[in-house]
Order: sequence, then structure tokens, then C-alpha cells
Amino acid sequence: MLLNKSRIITTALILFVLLLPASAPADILFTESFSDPAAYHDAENISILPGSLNAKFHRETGDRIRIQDRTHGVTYKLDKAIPSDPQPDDLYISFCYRVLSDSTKDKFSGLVLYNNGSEVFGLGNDYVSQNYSFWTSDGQGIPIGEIPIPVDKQVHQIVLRITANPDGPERIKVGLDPFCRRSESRQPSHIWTEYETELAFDELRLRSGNENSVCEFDEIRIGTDWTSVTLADNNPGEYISKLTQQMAAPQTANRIGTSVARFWPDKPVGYYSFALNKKRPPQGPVPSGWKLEPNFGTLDDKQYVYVSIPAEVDLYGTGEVTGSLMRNGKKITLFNKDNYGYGEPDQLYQSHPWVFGVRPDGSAFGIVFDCTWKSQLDLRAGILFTTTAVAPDFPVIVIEADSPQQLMHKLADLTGTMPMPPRWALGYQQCRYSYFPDARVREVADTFRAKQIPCDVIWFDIDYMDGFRVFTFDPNHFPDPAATNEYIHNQGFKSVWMIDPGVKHDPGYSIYDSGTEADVWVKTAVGDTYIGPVWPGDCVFPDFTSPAVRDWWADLYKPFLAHGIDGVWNDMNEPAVFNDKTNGTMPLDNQHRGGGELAPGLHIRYHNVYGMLMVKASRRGIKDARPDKRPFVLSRANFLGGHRYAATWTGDNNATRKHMELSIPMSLNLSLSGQPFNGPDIGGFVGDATPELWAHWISAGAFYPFSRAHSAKDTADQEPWSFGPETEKAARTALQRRYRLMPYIYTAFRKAHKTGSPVMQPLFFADPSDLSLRNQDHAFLIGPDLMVVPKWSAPGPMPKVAWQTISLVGEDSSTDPYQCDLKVRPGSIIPLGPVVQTTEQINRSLPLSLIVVLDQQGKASGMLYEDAGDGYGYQKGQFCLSIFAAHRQGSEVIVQCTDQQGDWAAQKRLVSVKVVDANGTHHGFGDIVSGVKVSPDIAP
Ligand code: NBV
Repeated sequence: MLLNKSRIITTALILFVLLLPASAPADILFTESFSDPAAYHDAENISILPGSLNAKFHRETGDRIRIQDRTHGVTYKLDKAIPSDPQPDDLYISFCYRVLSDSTKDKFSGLVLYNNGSEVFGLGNDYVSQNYSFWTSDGQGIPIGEIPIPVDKQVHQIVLRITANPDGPERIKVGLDPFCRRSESRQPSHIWTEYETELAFDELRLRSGNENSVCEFDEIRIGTDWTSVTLADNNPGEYISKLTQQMAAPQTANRIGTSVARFWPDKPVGYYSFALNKKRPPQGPVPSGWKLEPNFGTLDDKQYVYVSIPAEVDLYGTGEVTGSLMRNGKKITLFNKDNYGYGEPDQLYQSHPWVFGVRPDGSAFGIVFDCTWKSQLDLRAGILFTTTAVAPDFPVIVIEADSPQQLMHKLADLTGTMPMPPRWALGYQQCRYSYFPDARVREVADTFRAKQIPCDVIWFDIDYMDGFRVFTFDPNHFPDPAATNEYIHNQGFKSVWMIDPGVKHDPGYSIYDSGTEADVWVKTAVGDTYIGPVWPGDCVFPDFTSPAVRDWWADLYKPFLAHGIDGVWNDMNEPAVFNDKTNGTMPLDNQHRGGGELAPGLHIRYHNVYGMLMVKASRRGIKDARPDKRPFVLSRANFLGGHRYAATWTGDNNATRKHMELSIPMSLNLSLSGQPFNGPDIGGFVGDATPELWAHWISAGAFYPFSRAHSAKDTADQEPWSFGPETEKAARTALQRRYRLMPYIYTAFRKAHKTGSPVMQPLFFADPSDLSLRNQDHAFLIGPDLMVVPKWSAPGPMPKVAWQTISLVGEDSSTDPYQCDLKVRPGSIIPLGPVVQTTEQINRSLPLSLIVVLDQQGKASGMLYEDAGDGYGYQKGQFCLSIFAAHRQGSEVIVQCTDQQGDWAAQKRLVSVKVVDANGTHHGFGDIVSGVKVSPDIAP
């Protein structure tokens, strides 16, 4: 074990070690808080400054030390400090740290461990990566936490945990900015990096790096447990404390729904809410005992809203974000951004000014910061929302709920629910940038059917256009788009074609000419038509803030769809503009005309809703053109509430395992932000997926709500069969599983449409009071009853009551190298259909089966929603909602349809039933309306 290797304790202290007085808890081995300035007599370049480093919620004492221009800094020999007998299994080292110089000049500043005079391990700022890092004796710099945090000038706390390993390398965990008021097991996973290395040390040095570097240290502690090094208090830290001093309670507070309150900093001002689906008049005062009240303030050129929350609250939501499911500790910039390869963390294509909180008892709250302006959510110490001072006042809406599920319903009460999508959009979809010419599209379609791999949709990316002019077709590659669509329609596919917002600046091109005549383009600060480069070269951009412009745009779809196009894909609508000087978008002082309920305003005000307004217009155009069909629009940019108009995918991810893993918490947080219909590019957009990666990705990706494979230009082919027989088999099995589950998935979408309940749900929805489930980044739920555990996910906590693993198409996920474990919740009934190649083959005469897993009381229930799969007949009663119930009766289980709603209710329906329990699967068959008996050998 670590200390037996015993290179730790050797010599006497060179400077001094503050050994604790005998009365101090034994598990604190060393502590230094610079309370004796006289000790540092050396040192031109060392000073003790009054006041400690004010890290968030970390108890500070004494003063702090500043070290400048010193490669070796301050040295502590650690003999006596760490007992050799008995030797602790775990050692924790913690310190507070601030880099004050330009980080690029710092060379490995931080706290460094030495052994026999040689550097063995460092914690701090690695000048190569310019991130908060740790580095090992071989000089490798490794960022701390899952997303590298660039070195800034703020106070941070770094914690190192060393777990002794007598037989090999020590296990290391390094954490940045822990939540001191929480136990170690309740830290969000993203603060940690884990590593293994042999590690023994006898000396600790504080180093400031090389020339011109300045940094400060404080509160250095070594202990044998978490609490001894991460002392907590209630101070939210320097930055937040300074702000909260300027803040005031809201001047206006009203209830606007059951347990929903709206707060204004002052008197309400006229405003249009993009997030909400309709106006919410005040309904009276906020109920007494209301738990969360925002405080408002302005400082320098910023407006702030701060909501103080108890330490144990877990935060989620915040929209389209990379990183772990739990958002505590994150900072998210809300400013829609084209972010190819997600180079920059946490600023992506969509903005959701929304935080979803869950308390330890499972009760939940949500906060809408109802503001479209460029802003930031900072969840490092409470909830801080920041936007520019020039933004007009905006309200903050707080929702209280008994459970996370109820919170989603209440959010949907405010924002509206997703419209019912056409069923084909729930099938698997095949895309690439780009399938062309049309012969290649036919070939892909033929291959799916020849290989019997289920698929519903083929996608047409930007290269179908004539010189990237929207609403045109390349005469060489797509001379007859209607014939191409007809060809694939005949094989049971639908087609989705891309439309970008940028219209080529090209007099003579009909769309440009008509838009110019109707005066639809966004204007510059001085009132000229704004022109910016995108794919076609110079482009002009419709000003979607104007109702007249939205009408003009909507009308473009009718002739376009007449080519047999089924759905539309709106890309680049952040809007992306190829101009680095304006940060990849249009200038923030561009002018939007507004109209209707929207005031005229600058781009900085409407940037975040540009994409939302675009898809609002696209959706209406599609609906107007084909009033009897359900529109399908996919959008890259969007805003809280934008699920009313479009589904979404998570942009240009990478073909890496990391991005595959990140896709799950990303889709979950989008789901918890009110966007149920989402998913990433399966296989990864940027780069070539390996056969193994693609096989793993499709095996889990078959269960994203939006399940589409896509890949960038010039990447290798990435159809399911392109990687060889093993990957092809994995894809076929995974997609057969999705299609077999289609009755359940369609029912889950219908619930999302009716109530706002997400299709994809985090594991903690299974038991909101089980704290061990709060941090699960990879296992997830589809609907409330089906758990998906990816093969590649690390084993993690599971719900306390065992869920039953099922097989759907003869697969055995316990031995299959790729297929996820699918587990069914005890107490539920899952409806299944047969494997079909396209959802077009689905109808009510197909056989139906039910998987039943009884709970401890011997009961189960479930439901099935069926309708025509498209159109609006369901609104006139043309559907059937079947309610199933099962109960144990002696050695038998009786499964029955207890209720049917809708005009499609049937007198009789033959169903095959499988009751799955610890002993295996038990079959039954019969008329579900009168009841099916399953026996014998049902486990009690
Ligand atoms: O239209 C081309 C691509 C598209 O395939 C991708 O899905 C979008 O996110 N588009 C971005 C523009 C080019 C990206 C390099």
C-alpha cells in the first residue's frame, strides 16, 4: 500500500509544517493557512497578504500567500505529518489557488509533490494545455475534470485523493472546485479525473512557475477523509458575494399557475415570451412559504439574477450542453453557436435559459429566465443568470413540483407540448453530407431493403442544391427530384431535404429576387441589406422577426414539397456566418424589424431566437402546403419552447468514443429542457468511425428519440453495412429492436405530446429519492418503463428494485458484444410489434405482444396508443388508447385490457403475452379484451 512503499516520510521540515494540536481530529494530518506572516521572512518574491482566498463555500481562515517569479517557491517537508503506522488507505490533499498572471507564461505553477528531491506529481496550471491540470513524473499534463477548464484569474480549489494500492499503482482522483457542502459520493462526476500512478512523496512545494508568473495559495490541507480537507461554510465565494451585495428582492411577484410564480425586478414591462406558448396573467400573490425567490441586480454593464439553493440540490437541464448529466458547477453561455466538433465546451447551437433542480427528497423545481439576449448561466455556487444591462427587464418564472416528472408536466403547461410527429419520423434515418447524385440515393435505399435493415428515412444534405441556392436542385446530380422521391417512396422510405436560412446574394435567382422585392432581409446597423458569406458565397438573411417575412418564407415550401419531399431540415440557423470577426454569426448590431408582438431590435436581442422563428415559419409553410399531414422539421438552432416547431439533433459531434458517451447526458438534458425529440449524429459527424465505435453507437443510438446516422463530407462511408459483417449485424439487431418496440416508443411520444413527459429520461426518474441514481450519465430510460444500459457504460448504481432484462429479437445482451441491456420496470407492461422494415408496414392487423413484469404486489400496468401514424384523424377520435393491467392470481397471471378509449376500440384482440420474472419467460396467448391467462411456474 501507499505508505508502506514509504518514501513519504523522510526528513525534517525545511520551512515549517503546522502539525495540529493534539486536540484536533486525528484525520487532519497537515494544514497551512498562512496565519503567521512572520514565518515568511525570506523572500522578495513571497508575500503574505491579508484575507484568505475566497473559494466558494469553503471555510477560509487566516491570510494567503502570493508567490512570484519563483520556480521553487515554498517547500514543506512532510515527515511527522503523515503517520506510517497505521497507514491511511486514503490520503486527501486540498488547496485553494489563484493564478494572477497570464496563464500562457506559467510553467507548471501549482502545488507539486517531491520525492527524494525529484518532482513526482503536480497540481495546478499546466502551461502547455493552459488548463487546470495535474501532471505526472513523466511530464504528462492531464486536465482536471471531464471538460478542460482554461486557467483564469479566479479562485479555485483542487483536491487530490490518493487511494493506496499495495500491489500496484496508486489510484488517483483529482477534482476541481468540489462542492464542499456535499459528501464525496454526491460530487458531480464532472469534477473528477481518475488516473493510476505509483505515487510516494516526502515533500510539498508551492511553485509559481517561471518568470512573470504570479499565483496565490491558501488553505492547504492533508487529511485522511473528505471532510477533513474540504471544510465547508455558507459563503458563496468572492464573485457571488460581491454581486449579491448589489441585489434586491423582486418588486413584483405573482402566482401564474399552480405552484408557479413569476418575479420581476421592478414593475412588469411589456414583453413577448418566446418560451411560453401564451400569455399568463397574474392569478394572485405568491403562496406563503414560497421556497425560491430570485434576487435581481445590476453591476457595471451587466444584469444579474441570483437564486440561492441548498447545497444538496442537484441541477439539470440548461439545454443543449456537453458534459455530465448533473450541471452543478457548470457555466453555460447562452448564445447559439455553430460549433463544429464541439471545440468549445458549453456553447452550442441552442439556448435554453432553464434550470431543473431536484432536492434530496425527490421534489423538484424549475427556473425559466425569460430572456432571449446573449446571457450566461453560472451554476458554480447557486444559480446565477447574467445578461447585458441594455436588455429590458425580464421576468423569472419559478415552478415548484412534487417530482421531476411533475416538473416536466408543469414546464409543458407553460411552454406547450411537442406536436404529434408523423410515425415515420420515429423510425431509423440514414443521412450523410451528402448523398449524391440521385443514383447513390437509390443505391442506399436498395441496400437497406436487400439487407433487411429497417430504415424509414433517407436525408438530402446541401449538395442536392444548385450552387447551394436554397429551394433549387442541382440539374446534374438531381435532375428529377420528384422521380428520386418516388423511387424511395415505393420502397417505403420518406425523404427529408435541407434548407438553410442564407439566401445566395444573386440577382436573377428567383428566391433572392422575390425576397428583395418583398424587402425581407436583415439590415445592418446603418440600414443596408446585410450580406455575409455562407455555403453559396455571399448571402442575405430573412428577418424572421417580421410576420410578413415569415409568411413569405412559409410560402416557399409549397412548390418545394411538391417534388415529393416529406420533411425539412433547417441547418445553419444560429445563424452561422463565415466571419471570425463577428464570432461566426452576423454583427450584433444588425437590425431586425420585428412586427406583431415583437419590437424592432438588434441582433443581440434576437440572435438566440433566429432559428426558432425560422422553424416556426418553416413548420407553418409545410402545414399550409399539406394540411392533412403532420409536418416534420429538424432544426439545428433553437430556444426554450422551440420544441413546438421542430425536432433537433445535436450538431457536428465527433466520431469518437468520448462524443458517443457525451451524447447520452446531452440528449437527456435537452429532454429535461422540454425538447423530447432529439438525438445526436449516430457514428459521429466529424471523422471516420471505426467499425467497433459504429457498432457500439448504433446499438445505443437505436434508442435515442431521434435516431439518425450522419457523417461529414469526405469521411468514409458510414452506412450500417460499410464497416463489415460484424457491425452490420449489430446494426440490424439494434434497429430490429427499435422497430419491435415501436408501439411502446410511439406511445411514449404520444405521452410527450399530451403531457410533456420526456421520451428519453434520466435514470433518477425511476426513483427520484434514490440519490445514487442522480449522477448516471450513461444508462437511461425510454418512457418510464424501459431502461437502456449501453454495453460501453461503466457499471453504475441501479434502482433498488431489480428490473428484468428482456430479449426482443432473439438477442442475448449478456453475451452480445454490442447490444445494450434492456430492462423492464417491475410493475409495467410493454407493448411490442413485429419487426418491420419501415413504419409504413405498421397497422393494427399486425400481431401485438405484451411483455409483463410484475411488481412485488404481483401487479403491472401499461398502455398502448395507436392511430393512423400521420394526419389529424386522431384529433377526431380516430385512435385507440388501450390500458392494460396484470395481476397474479394463485399460480397464474391474468393480463387484460381494462379500458379502451377512442373510435378504434375493439371487441376482441388476440395478443401474445410474455410474463418475465426471475425464473424466465412464461407465455400466454388469447383475447386481451376478455383477459389472457399465463401459467404456470410464475415466481411468487
Ligand atoms: O450541410 C452540411 C452540414 C450538415 O451535414 C451538418 O449536419 C450540419 O451540422 N452543415 C452542418 C454545414 C457544414 C458543416 C461542416
